[in-house]
Amino acid sequence: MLEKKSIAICGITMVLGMLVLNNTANAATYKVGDATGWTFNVAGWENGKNFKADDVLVFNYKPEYHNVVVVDENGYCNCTAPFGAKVYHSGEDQIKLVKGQNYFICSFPGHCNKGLRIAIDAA
Ligand SMILES: [Cu+2]
Repeated sequence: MLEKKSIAICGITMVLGMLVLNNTANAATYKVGDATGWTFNVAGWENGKNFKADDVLVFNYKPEYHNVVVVDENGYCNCTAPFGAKVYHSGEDQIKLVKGQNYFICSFPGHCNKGLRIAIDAA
């Protein structure tokens, strides 16, 4: 009797585990800017792509020249990084998209205004 119950619980865990795996398998990974990477005039690269929550963006760049800052809409539009904004600077950052709007800029002076920003709406 006890043994049967354990098997049933194990079965449920397996199904849940498979659902989680399946979800991960559906997440896509994107290299921002493709071969050019995270650099000037990357803005627009995101257009026409169907991003989903949990998709991963890979930002490749030289950390001496750029960084990646997670900002809000205002930060994106005005090229400003709000105080306390999350800054990535490894040169090979992997950032998972959240559902809804995701905004990223480079906060080096003038870079965002030279098209180093993207805005993504993840389903
Ligand atoms: Cu930059």
